[in-house]
Amino acid sequence: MSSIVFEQVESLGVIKLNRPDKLNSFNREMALSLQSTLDKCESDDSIRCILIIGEGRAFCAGQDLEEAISKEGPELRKIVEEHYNPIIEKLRKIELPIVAAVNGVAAGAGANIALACDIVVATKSASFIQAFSAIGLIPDSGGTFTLPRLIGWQKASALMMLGNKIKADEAERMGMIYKVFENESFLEESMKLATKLSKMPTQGLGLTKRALNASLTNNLDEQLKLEEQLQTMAGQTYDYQEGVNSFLEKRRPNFKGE
Ligand code: T3D
Repeated sequence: MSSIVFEQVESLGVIKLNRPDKLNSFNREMALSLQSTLDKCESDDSIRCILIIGEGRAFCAGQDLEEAISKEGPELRKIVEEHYNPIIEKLRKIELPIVAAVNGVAAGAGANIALACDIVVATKSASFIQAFSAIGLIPDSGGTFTLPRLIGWQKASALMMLGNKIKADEAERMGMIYKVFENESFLEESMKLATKLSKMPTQGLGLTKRALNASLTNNLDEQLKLEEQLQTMAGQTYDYQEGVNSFLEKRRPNFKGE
């Protein structure tokens, strides 16, 4: 079986991390395969939303530690440079909504890959662990960038230094993730959310993502200017016309992602 399983359901691309016996931890093959699958989603116009989920009881336990210490395996610098950095860059730069459906424990790079997605939902029994400190490493995969922005400097510092396990409910309360679903309905609710996104005005959502990315470094003047430019672009899409027409005609819109 491939370590990354891809399935397209109408306009939704579902990416499954698939090394369940290793809690979907990343080896080189899986990291490169996730990268190429993300590239394929980006270049395929029929895909309008991506959902990432884990097979089995975990979302992802981060780096495969057997590979990390193997003499034949890639050196640590390469693991960060060639495996995780490109994954995070792609998750942020692909102008499609990306949902992380955290079906179980998300640890180390696994947690930070989930948090780099646009919307993170989790099953009630899931948990998040900044597992790096326990093995003498620093948080990578964008964690030192993302986590303080989500939950504030203090909480992020504590979670990263202590490496304690945060249950899904607490992660939702502290603003680390969007929503927790009950275990029984998790898959259905996650798919419902991602399917809804896949039928919305894709270009508008992509430009929203571009604006949000830029807001991390822009000042207010720069951001207002950018909003003006991006709004002009959004206003030229088919889906804008369709959105307004369907509202005025009191009918459901039929967005095409164009
Ligand atoms: O070179 C570098 O490392 C740089 C890159 C850094 C990025 C990182 O992600 S660093 C952080 C790496 N991840 C971790 O440190 C997490 C290690 N795993 C755990 O702490 C625990 O497994 C969990 C808290 C995630 C889950 O605990 P639990 O009790 O539910 O499961 P378990 O029994 O520990 O694990 C089940 C199996 O998965 C087990 O194998 P076995 O005994 O059944 O054959 C375990 O060894 C394996 N497994 C879990 N995590 C990893 C792993 N195998 C390899 N690498 C893992 N990360």
